[in-house]
Amino acid sequence: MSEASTPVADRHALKTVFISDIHLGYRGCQAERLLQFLDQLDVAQLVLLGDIVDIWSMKRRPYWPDSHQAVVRKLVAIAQSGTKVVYVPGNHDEAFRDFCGSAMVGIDIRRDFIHETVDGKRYLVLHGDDFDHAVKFSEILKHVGEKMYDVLMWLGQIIQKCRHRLGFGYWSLASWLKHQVPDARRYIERFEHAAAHAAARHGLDGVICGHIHRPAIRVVDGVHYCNDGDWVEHCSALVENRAGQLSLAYWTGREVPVLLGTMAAEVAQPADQLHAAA
Ligand SMILES: [Mn+2]
Repeated sequence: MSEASTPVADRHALKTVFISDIHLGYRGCQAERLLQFLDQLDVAQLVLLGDIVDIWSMKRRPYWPDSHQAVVRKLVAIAQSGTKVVYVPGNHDEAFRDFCGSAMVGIDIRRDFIHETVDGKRYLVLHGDDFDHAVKFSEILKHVGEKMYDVLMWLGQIIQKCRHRLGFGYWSLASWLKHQVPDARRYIERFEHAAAHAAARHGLDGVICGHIHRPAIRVVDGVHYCNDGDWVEHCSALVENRAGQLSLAYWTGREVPVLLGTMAAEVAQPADQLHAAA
């Protein structure tokens, strides 16, 4: 398959950026950090990989501050400034799945698609709730998990404010806690195998997804497993550079995102980057 968009990509610093699990409308959303990230973005194609708006959360408790509206305005502005923007709705914004196949304010809405990198690797791109059945976590556990997550987010925000006053950088309580829970690790493993299996079944080089709020880039069962993380805990993005190399960018709230690792180097995740459950 030829890379028709190469001349366009050449004008931008990056070829593709994948972000997901922003959860606009949810109190835990890191909208201010995302705005800083989007302001500095120079990319040919931006993929919004699901759970962009958290309709579930807004049904439980309406919440829509100016910063969340500013993110929506910014995304539309990016689409209208010449960057190709593709939106793949997730489970928290699944109402938008009714519009898959159409375009809105210059944004293409897709259920899933195959992404070809500059160096010719082909990836299955989807949000990832498609693999929930394979993970087999009970509805009750899911419900308890959601409530727990809300409490952790609230506690985490208090800790974050204290850390900020003391001059420390961003740190996620939920993310750290989940690293301590064996069940959460098993959930992640099962999810990653299910995703890798789907890519292999389609004869592709890898899979790019979100959903479980755990940024990762590694080889699982012989295919590339890439997860772009989230903007609730990690403030992370999956980035394809102009050579087609994939890496994770971790927004620290400072000027420049920190690159976590690249697919070429198959760098393992740092120990504090283990998390679960969307
Ligand atoms: Mn999700």
